[in-house]
Amino acid sequence: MKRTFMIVAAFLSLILVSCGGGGPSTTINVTMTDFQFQPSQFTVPAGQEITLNVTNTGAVVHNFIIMKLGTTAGATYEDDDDPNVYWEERDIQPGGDLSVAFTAPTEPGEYEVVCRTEGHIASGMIAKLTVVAAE
Ligand SMILES: [Cu+2]
Repeated sequence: MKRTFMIVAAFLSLILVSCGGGGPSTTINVTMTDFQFQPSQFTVPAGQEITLNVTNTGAVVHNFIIMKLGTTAGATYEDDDDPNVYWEERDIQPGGDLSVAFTAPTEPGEYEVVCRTEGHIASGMIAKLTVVAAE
């Protein structure tokens, strides 16, 4: 009986470890290229402090902009999208490598992440931030 429990426990911990990659994390590691976010999907727990580690390996300036829930910058980021920004780190220079913190939205849902530099959304600089209820 005890042995069975041990095996089940070991199996369950394996499942937990293997699921770890897809679960919410308070750290976002992202590389910006010309013109992509890699990876382009992030999952964070609601309301928690998130550390964003970002590296720009491209040749031009990029931005990491989280739009408010239910809003989108559309095909091009314009000045009138500014009020819809939840949080942003602008003007990340080529070769730039920085670590900043922000507080995740308290409302679970899917948030759009974009780069505001002209033409970059159309070129593929768009990502998805999934906010899940904190446990
Ligand atoms: Cu960009």
